[in-house]
Amino acid sequence: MPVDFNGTWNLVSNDNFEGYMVALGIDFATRKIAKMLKPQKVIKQDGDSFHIHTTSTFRDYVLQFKIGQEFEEDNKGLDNRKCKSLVTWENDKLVCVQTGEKKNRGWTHWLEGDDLHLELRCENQVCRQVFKRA
Ligand code: ECB
Repeated sequence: MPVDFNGTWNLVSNDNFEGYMVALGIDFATRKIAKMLKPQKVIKQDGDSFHIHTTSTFRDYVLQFKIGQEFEEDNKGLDNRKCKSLVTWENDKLVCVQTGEKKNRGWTHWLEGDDLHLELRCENQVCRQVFKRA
């Protein structure tokens, strides 16, 4: 049985989001707004099928994928680049590799106790987010 990420999760900490956004080339004004946000994630998981909705007062982002099936990701409202994304299980971690213009781009989700962790990577920057159940 895979780990169950289902639920509604609220951001409680966001380490080096600034560095991650700079690596993605996000402009100053957008970064200033984005840094203040406390996004919520609603994760719907059915076996190896995922629907992740990240919502905030500024922008929303929806991602749907199946484990092991590469897809075109359009990072609309984020950095607006397109990439090829592939999510796989690495033990109990959900690991996404986002292949495209930016080197070393991807993210990893895992559960620690009842907290949801998300590591966002781009080039030499790592952002660490922690979410708690709403
Ligand atoms: C959607 C809420 C954040 C909106 C920030 C707006 C502008 C900043 C522009 C780019 C920053 C890049 C990413 C924002 C960080 C989080 C959004 C979703 C990150 C993500 O890919 O999460 C995965 C894993 O849960 C699902 O897409």
